[in-house]
Amino acid sequence: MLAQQIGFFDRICAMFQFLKKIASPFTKMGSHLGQRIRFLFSKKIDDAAYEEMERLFYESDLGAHLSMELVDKVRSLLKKNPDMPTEEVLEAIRNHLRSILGPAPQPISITARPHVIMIVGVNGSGKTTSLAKLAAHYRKNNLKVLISASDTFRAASVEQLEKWAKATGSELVKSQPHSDPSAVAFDALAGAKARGIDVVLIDTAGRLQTKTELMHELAKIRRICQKQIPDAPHETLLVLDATVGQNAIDQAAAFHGFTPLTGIILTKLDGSAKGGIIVAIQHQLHIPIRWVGVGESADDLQPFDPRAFVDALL
Ligand SMILES: Nc1nc2c(ncn2[C@@H]2O[C@H](COP(=O)(O)OP(=O)(O)OP(=O)(O)O)[C@@H](O)[C@H]2O)c(=O)[nH]1
Ligand SMILES: [Mg+2]
Repeated sequence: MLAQQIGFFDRICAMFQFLKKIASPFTKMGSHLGQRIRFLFSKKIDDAAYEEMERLFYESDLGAHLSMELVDKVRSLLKKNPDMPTEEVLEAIRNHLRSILGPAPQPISITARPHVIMIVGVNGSGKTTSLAKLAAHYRKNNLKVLISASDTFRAASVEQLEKWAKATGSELVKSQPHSDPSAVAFDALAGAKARGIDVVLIDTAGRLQTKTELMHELAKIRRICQKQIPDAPHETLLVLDATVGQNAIDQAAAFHGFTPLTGIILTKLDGSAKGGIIVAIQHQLHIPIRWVGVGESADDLQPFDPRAFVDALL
C-alpha cells in the first residue's frame, strides 16, 4: 500500500515537473528580477535607486553595456513622465529587450540531404547531450540521422554516443580513440551520402576557446567535411552553458572567429536563475539563439522563443 502511494506521489511529481517545463522553459529564470525592480519602484526613484537597478540588470547577466543602456532608457522615460506607472516602465524595458532579440528564429528547413550540423563548445557545456536531443528531435520528424563521433579525445564520449544512438534510433560512425576527428567526419559524410541519411550530427571534443591549436582543429574538420559536401556543415552550433555568465560572450566570440557559427544552443537554463546572457550575446554578437536546453533527457530541448523568454525575465 505504502509502495503504491509512493509510486502515485512520484507520478504526480513527474507530471508537475513536466507541466512546469512545457508551461515555459524559463520558469525558474529571473522571476526575481521583475519583482526586485517593482520593489525599487515602490520607493523613491533617486540616483541610488538607478544604481541599484543597473546592478540588478548586471546580476541577471545582461552585461555592463546593456545594463547601462536600460537604466538610461528608464531615466529618460521618467524624466518625460515622472508619474509613469511601473508596469508601463517594465513594458518599455521588455520592448527594448524584444527589439534586441528580434522575432523567433525561423525553423531551419532541411533542404540539403544530408544536412550537416557540427556541434562545438568548451568542455562539459552539454554538446553531446544537446546532439542527442537534436537526434531525438529529427528522428521524431521521421528523418534518418547519423552521428559522427568526432570527439576522439575523450574515450568515454563514444560510449555516451553509442547509448544515445541506440536510444534515438540513429546510426553512428566512430573510430579509434585519439584518431583524427576530421577523418571520422569524412567517413561519416561518405556513409551518409551512400545510405540516404537526412541529417548528420557531428560531435566534437570540448576545447577551451583560448587554445589556438585546438581551435584550428575545428577549422580543419570543416575543411575536410567540404571535401565530401562543398557547402557542409550547413549549421555550426555553439553549445553554451547558461550558468557560466559573461564568459559565454568570450566563448561565442572566439568560436565564431575560428568557425563561423550559425546559431547557439544555450544549455542548463533549468539550473540558472539568470539567463540575461542570451540578450547580451545577441546585443554584442548578433548570433541567433536557436535552442535552449532545459534538462538532461532527450526531450529537454526547445526552440528559443524570445517573447516567452522576455516575459519570464521580467
Ligand atoms: N540540467 C541540465 N544538465 C545538462 C543540460 N545539458 C547537458 N547537461 C548535463 O551536463 C553534463 C555534461 O554534458 P555533456 O553533453 O557530456 O557535455 P559535453 O559538452 O559533451 O562534454 P565534453 O564532451 O566532455 O566536452 C552532463 O551531466 C549532462 O547531463 C541541460 O540542459 N540541463
Ligand atoms: Mg561530449
